[in-house]
Amino acid sequence: MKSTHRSLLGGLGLAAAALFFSACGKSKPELHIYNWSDYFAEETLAAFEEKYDCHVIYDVFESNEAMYAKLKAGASGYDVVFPSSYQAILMHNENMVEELDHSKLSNLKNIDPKFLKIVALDKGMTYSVPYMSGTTGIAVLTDNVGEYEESWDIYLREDLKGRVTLLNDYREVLGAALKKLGYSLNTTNPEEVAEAGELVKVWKANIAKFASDEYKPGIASGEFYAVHGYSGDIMQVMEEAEEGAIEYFLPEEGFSFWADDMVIMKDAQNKDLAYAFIDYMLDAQTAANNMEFTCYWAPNSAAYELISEELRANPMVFLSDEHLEKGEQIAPLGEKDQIYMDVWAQVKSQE
Ligand code: N2P
Repeated sequence: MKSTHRSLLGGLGLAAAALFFSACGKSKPELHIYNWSDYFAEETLAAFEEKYDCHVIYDVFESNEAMYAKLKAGASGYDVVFPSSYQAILMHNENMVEELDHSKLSNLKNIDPKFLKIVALDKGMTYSVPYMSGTTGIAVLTDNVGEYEESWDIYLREDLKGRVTLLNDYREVLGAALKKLGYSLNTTNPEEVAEAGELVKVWKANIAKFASDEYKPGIASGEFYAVHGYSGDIMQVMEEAEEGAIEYFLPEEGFSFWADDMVIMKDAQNKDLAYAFIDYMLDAQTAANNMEFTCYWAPNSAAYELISEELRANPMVFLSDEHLEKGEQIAPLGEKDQIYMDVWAQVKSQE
């Protein structure tokens, strides 16, 4: 195909070539999405492409930090991005994302009001719409770990040395250590964050690596015995494993829960298609399919009756009141974020 075009163009003048493209070669509109991995049901994007006769290009990131750094370094061309709520606030404050025109989102009515009240940070959905929510905890390979306490102290177990992982995410990892020490994971007290950093250095000596994507195949294959990870991703692995082979727990000292949102970038090339995409994601059936695949909580009331009984009753998916009480949502820290970044840089550079 390509060579046919090339040889054809070779014999045409530039103006004629332009005419050729506008008349016959008009390509489909494109939508560029930047999201976490394994975060759509398999059919989701293809069905959207078919419905809107467009082409979706999907890039993935492994942390808010990595996504933000790439956008700040000048990566443009993304239409819809999926930051966690605290990161969406930051992006909004920096004028990176659109104020949403609700008249273009007919399915906004499906969003669960309870979620907006209790979990959402942008409660009016002025610049972000909630996509999925979950917890961050620890998954263990039961045969290899044996008896264990539901505690962050699992990272101190010498017998698991080199077989455990922590996320490659400074707010999650320092947040875990802060919880272990009895502090808020949103503290802006430099001494508390420094103390958490010291604890993470101790954990670091015992882990195989900081891993945000590799922990899934790692625990599935038996390479890692205990991993710090996200509830839905762990459930996806549990579904493939033998019954009882993998367990997930939320450490008794506390843990983080979060929501990831959809935002439209200010410099989006195709805003109408971006709105259409978000609205499609909020459709009850699309949200139900995505929930079934990802095993996360899509706060979409209309989708709840379309998912399986099993999923609806799963406490790993729907955050219970107890989870909401014991967990803490990562909040934006503004300039104080630097305290965490500095401590994290020290943790990372320690041999
Ligand atoms: C999706 C992981 C989303 C998690 N695979 C973190 N916010």
